[in-house]
Amino acid sequence: MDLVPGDFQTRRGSGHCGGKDTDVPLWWKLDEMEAQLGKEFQALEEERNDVCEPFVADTSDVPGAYITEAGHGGRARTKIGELGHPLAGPVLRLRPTDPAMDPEPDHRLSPVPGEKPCCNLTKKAKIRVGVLLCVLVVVVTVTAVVGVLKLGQVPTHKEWNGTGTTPHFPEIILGRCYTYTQVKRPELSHKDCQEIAKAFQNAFLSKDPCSSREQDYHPLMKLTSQDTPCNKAVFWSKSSELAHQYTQVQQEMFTLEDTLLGYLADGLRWCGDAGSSEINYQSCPHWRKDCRNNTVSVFWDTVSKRFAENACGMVQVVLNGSISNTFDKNSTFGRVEIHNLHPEKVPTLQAWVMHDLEGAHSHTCSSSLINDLKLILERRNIAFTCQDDYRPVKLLQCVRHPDHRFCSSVM
Ligand code: 2NF
Repeated sequence: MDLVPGDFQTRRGSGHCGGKDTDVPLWWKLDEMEAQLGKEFQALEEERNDVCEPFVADTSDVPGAYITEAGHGGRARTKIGELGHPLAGPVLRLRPTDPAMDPEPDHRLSPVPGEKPCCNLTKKAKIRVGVLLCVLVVVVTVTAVVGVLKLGQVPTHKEWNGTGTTPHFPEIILGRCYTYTQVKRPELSHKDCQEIAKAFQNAFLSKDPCSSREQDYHPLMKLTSQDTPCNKAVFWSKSSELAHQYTQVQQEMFTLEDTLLGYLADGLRWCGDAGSSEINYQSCPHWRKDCRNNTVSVFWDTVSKRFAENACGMVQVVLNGSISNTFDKNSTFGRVEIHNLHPEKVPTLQAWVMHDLEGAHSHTCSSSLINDLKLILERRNIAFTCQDDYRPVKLLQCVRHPDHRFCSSVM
């Protein structure tokens, strides 16, 4: 049946209220409806105590009308006077599309004063929701403030006299590990660098950096085990640069720093803290001013010991003849390495006493200090030989200073 203004028809909307389907009346008698709306509004405010779901009414086959607002579902089969009913209240705005039919284009069924586009709650429920929202806002604010404060906080560690852990220590260890195992010595490409980096940190994190022990490094040592060929081990003391220049050129020779573990740690500093699981980047114990059993010293003692234990055949040591303590019994070489060479594997130790091109000749192979070294080794059944300014190493000094007067005789 065709509808014209003035007619009415009851339509089923898709609204839902109190679990019931809703029939929504669509009234065309706009004047009457507006009058009713005024009367009913009061009742709407008083009676509305149900939570209703929104609906969408279908007016597609009503000529000249369209819905401009969706509203609430209502009681089944409401009458004209019940348009503003709290349960019925379809907040539909119907307007004729032809202005000739309705001289007042804004003539509409709604808005109902105070009407809101969503479901309504009782006053009590509104208060509860309000309180809940307030609590939520407070909790979120407090959490955010605490989080920001914590983020900006630098963990407080015990203060030491030495410089702190090298910045980016974990990343450097991981990077060096991959460089060594994948590029420098691909025969070690099976090593698990992630595990190695983890074991390195586990050796000192959450521990007192002044009570470091050899055992702390055992898992790391196990993961980085490496065979060094016989007759190729080069020890050094107070001659780091020259010894490493030599093994750089003589690739088959190995200083400790040419092995995986020595390569990982060379030149780095690291320590943790007993009261924290974080790396201490602020300060670490100084081996003379704070404690001897610090994380770094214990590491070098431990790996130097293993390097000496693993050595076989004739071994070399590069010594600095231009300083007063060419051989220092308290150095790692004098205190750890010579005492951990295995005489059954190492028949001879050969010393190269090197002098700077411009430096003094404080000690030579015939010095009493060098004789002290010879005596220690012979007591351990290890033969000792010595050579001043060993030519292959001297040549390296001359490569840097080719015009030096001493170099013309060497070249
Ligand atoms: O940093 C290294 N690569 C390193 C450190 C200590 C020991 C390497 N080593 C191994 C090498 F393999 C050499 O064969 O020991 C040998 C050299 O040690 P050294 O003590 O005989 O030689 P030095 O020139 O006196 O010292 C080498 C470096 O270690 C430091 C020192 O300040 C220098 O930077 N060092 C020496 N003793 C200690 C210690 N007890 C130390 N650092 C911390 N605690």
